[in-house]
Order: sequence, then structure tokens, then C-alpha cells
Amino acid sequence: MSNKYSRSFIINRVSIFILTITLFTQKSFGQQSWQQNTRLNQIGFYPNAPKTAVVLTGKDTVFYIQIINGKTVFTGNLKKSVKPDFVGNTTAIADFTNYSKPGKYIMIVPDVGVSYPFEIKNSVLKEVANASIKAYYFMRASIPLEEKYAGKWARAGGHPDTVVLIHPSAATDKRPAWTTISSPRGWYDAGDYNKYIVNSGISTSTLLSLYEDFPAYMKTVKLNIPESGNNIPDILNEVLWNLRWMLTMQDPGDGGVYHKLTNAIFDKFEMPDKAAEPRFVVQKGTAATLDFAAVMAQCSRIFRKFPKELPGLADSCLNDANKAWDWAAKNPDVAYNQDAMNKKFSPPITTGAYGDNNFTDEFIWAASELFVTTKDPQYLKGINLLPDNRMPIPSWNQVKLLGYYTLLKNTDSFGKNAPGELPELKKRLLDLADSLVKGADETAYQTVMDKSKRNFNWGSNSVAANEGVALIQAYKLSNDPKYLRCALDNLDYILGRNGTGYSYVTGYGSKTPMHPHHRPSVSDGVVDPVPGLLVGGPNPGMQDHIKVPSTVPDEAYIDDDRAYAANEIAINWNAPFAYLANAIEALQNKLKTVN
Ligand code: 9MR
Repeated sequence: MSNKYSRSFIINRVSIFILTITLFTQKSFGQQSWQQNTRLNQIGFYPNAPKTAVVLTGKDTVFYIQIINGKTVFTGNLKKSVKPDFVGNTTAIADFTNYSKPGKYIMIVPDVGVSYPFEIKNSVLKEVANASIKAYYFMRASIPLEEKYAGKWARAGGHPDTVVLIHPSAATDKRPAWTTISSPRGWYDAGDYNKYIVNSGISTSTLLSLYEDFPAYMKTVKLNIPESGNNIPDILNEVLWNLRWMLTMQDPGDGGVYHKLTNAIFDKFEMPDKAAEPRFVVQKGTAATLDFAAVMAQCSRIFRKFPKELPGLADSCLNDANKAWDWAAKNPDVAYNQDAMNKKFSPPITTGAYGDNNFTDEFIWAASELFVTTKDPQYLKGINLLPDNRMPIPSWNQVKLLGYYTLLKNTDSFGKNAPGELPELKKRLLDLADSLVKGADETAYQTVMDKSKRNFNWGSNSVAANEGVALIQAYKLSNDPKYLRCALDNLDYILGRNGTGYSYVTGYGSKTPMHPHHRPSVSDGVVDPVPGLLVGGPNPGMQDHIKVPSTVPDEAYIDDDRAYAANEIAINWNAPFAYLANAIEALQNKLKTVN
């Protein structure tokens, strides 16, 4: 070692020592701001995959990766972001991809900040990925959550839903108003205790697609739920809880599907077993019926592989999917318009509307699932697969791409019935992925998500997750690792590399939501919220009238249990997050940039 080298080495070590002392003595009064200046995935990184942190500084300085309470193992130079954030400030990017040794670390930027601790190891996101699916167990209606599965979040069962009233809007001769049906099980939708078919549709399907896309990996995911060990993969066991409820939402008289099972007004903030408001099924609608058809068609092909464990289920799912499809063909334009319904029928229903009045995308999705399951080209007859050139990232009211994903990953099985539009569909999906990827590396947080302020609306975190899912689909079609890496960037966004410095998943990360708008988390007397739940995230809309600290798009977030427009949780947000986190775990070896 030359003298010069050893001198700078010693100075370097001393300055890091002083900085570490300063940082730790600041802990009690200044920790937050030190750590707020560095934004990274608060859980960690795969050894040979990209590793990026973002530093809120205009300075051109160095950064160090240090073993917790140990030596510096990596020194790098910060690089200014090409574009500014939504406020107008550039950030500084710390790229430590080339450091790959497993361990527990912090990042230090002299005079600027120190990061939360993070880990480098294989399968580093396994626990959070598991938790994102286990979250559905915690959302179960009609069953007590036992301590051996739920730990400190054990609770009594709520909403048995064995006596559910037919709302006057849903009355038929065979099922008159105020008679009752039984419609137990299912997942609560969100912070509220209602069960909505439209939102259940996309959520259930996204989890089923996770299984279909990564069957070998998903068989290894053990969730410790009551059905575990029954020879059915746990993700499917969990889906079955909701599927069995969805099946009860179809009117056997005509095949139409009730839009939702709901109270007239939202329950109070109380535990599920305390809630005693009457429950109704309300008006049937085209969106609910087609979403039901799509999910049941998908279920049919998946559960057909479990004839011993689930005898007859695949057939009845397909049968019910067909009945729903026929109803929708006869009733192609029945919107759920809650205001209009309330003018005609009583009691008025004021819970979540999930109203939609364009069903082009629902027809495409249901037809695609039915075609893929049956290979019968009749379903696609009369369906224009390319009604326009828009490629909206999926959400509860935009499901066209769910149909495209399904068609594109099953092309090998179509034979002579392959739809002529397939090459164009593939091109559009890859073009979409290219448009997402383009310029992501120029942004302040190095993510697809912070390319556009339009991403920051109600449930913005699900936009980040659903962009990730679209990128994984593109990766599966093309094998191009750039899509996979950008999907990982959006996962890093969710887990801390973002405009607020929150890891938006309850219980996973150092700075996480403690007060989600989620009735059990607020009412159970347990300090920690129910784990594994993705909150909605930044949304300057403030539809809940709770003032967020900043209306800058990616900062418009508050950890307040009244803030349902920014801090609620929901099954349709957790599902793409579960898809993304588990897909990245399954594909971690494909993220390699270092050998
Ligand atoms: O996620 C839904 C969002 O897209 C809508 O803009 C919003 C208002 O209609 O409703 C959101 O969904 C909520 C639903 O209506 C009721 N359960 C909680 C859902 C998440 O906030």
C-alpha cells in the first residue's frame, strides 16, 4: 500500500467515523431528516441485480456503502438526474450495482444523509412477497382469524352473510325484494367491509395470473392459512375463499351477476364482528357479469388440474361463466349508476359505486378468457379486439389489457383458431412497454412511475404495480431484460425510492404506514396495522378532504386513518403488488447485471 493511498484511506475512514458518530448522536432529534434525504428500497437488493438509491441533494459528492456498525465496502460518485422531480429539483443517483456481497448495510452521503438499513441477499423480497398474498387471508369475511395463522391480528369472524337481502333494484319474480339469499365468504374490498364484484374480478384474476405465469414458483409459496398442506398451492387456496363467494353472486334464474353485496351505508370504524347493519345484493350489471364470466373462465382452466381435490369445480365455473356470458349478450349495456338507482329504489345505497358505463373492454376480457379456456372461436365472433389504439394500464374499470395478456401468453395452444389480431396485439403490448421504459432512467427517482404526474390519482401505488405487471408481460413475450429491470424499479418505488420516502406496505420497511384507512387496523387495539397491505399512495385529489402536506403529485400522501383517498388499502391494489413482488422473486436470476 503506497503512503498516499494509506493516508487518504485513513482520512476517509476517520471522516466516515465522525459522520457515523454525528448521525447516531443526531438519532433522537434529527434522524428523520437525515434518512429522508436518501430514498431506496428499504428492504433490499438481489446480489447480482441493479441497485439504485436516490439522494436529495444538488451536490456532486461521493457515497459510501457501509456494513452496519462496520467498515465501508463500496465508494461511488453520485450522478445528477437528467430531469428534475415534480418540484423542479434534480436529484443525485447512487448506483451500487457493482457491489454484490450479501450482508446488512447502510448508505452514507457525507453532509447529506444516511439511509435506512437494507440487505443484499438472494430472495431478499421473499417475505414481503409472501405477505402481499397473506394479506388476503386477513381480509377474509365470514371466518374468525385464528392466532396460529393471524398472530397478534387474530380476530373474531364478521359478516357471516348467510342472510342477505335482495335489494329492490335486484328483484325478480323468483327472488322478490326483501327475500334473502346466502352469500358468505369472500374478501372485504378495502378499508370498508363490503364485497364488490367488479373489484373482486380484477383482483382475483390478477392473483390467478400470478399462479398461471409462475406455477412452479407459486407452488413453493407457503402462507400458513387454514387450508395449507391440502395439496393445492396456497395462493389458489386463498383465491378459493373469494371464488366461492363470487359464485353465490350469480342469479341462478337468469345468469346475471349482482354488482355488489353491501350495507346501505358504510360500517362504523369497528371490528367486523361488531358490525350488524343489514346486507343487500343490489342490481345486476353488465360490468359485474362480464368480469364474473372472465374470472370463472380463468378459474375453470386452472382448477381443472385439481380434479381430485376439487371435483366438479372446473365444470361448474365454466357453466356459470357461460350463463353470465349469455346474460351479458342479452344485456350488453346495463350500467351500475348508483345515483339513478337511488332515485328509484329504497333504501339508498351509498357505499363504493365502482360504476362504469363502457363495456367494450369487459367484453374483450371475458371473450378472451372464455376462448383461451375452451378454444372455441365463437366467443371472439362479433368482438372487435382492436376497438381503438389505446392501451390503458389495467384498473377496475379498464380491463382490456387483461384480455390481451391472456391471449398473448396462450398463443401456442390456438392452432387454426388463432385470432388474426395476435401479431398486432403483441406489437401494441411491446410498444406500450417501450413507451413505459423510455426516459425512465432520466427521471429524478429512476422509475417508470415518476415519468408522469397523471399516474398520481386515487390508488396511485396500484398504477406503479400495474405498470410493473405490464412490463413483466412484455418481458415474458420478449425476454428483453430491460423490461424486467424497469419492473424492479417500480417495485423499488413502492418500497421506498419515491417522493415521500415511505415504503407503502404495512409492516415491511423502516418507514411504513402506521395508520391505514382500514377498519380492523384502526379498531383492533394492536399498535401495528395488519401487515402486507399496500396503501393507495400519493393522490393530490384529496377527495376525503384530509389535507395532505404537499400537493406535489408524488408527495401528496398522509399516513392518516381518515385519509381514504391516499391511505386506504384495497384488494385491487394489493393484487398487482403481489404479482409484481412475486414475479420479481421468481425471476430474480434473470435480473443479473454482474457475473
Ligand atoms: O379505487 C376506487 C377509485 O378508483 C375511485 O375513484 C373511488 C371513488 O369511486 O373509489 C375507489 O374504490 C373504493 C370503493 O369505492 C369502496 N371501497 C374502497 C375503495 C378504495 O378506496
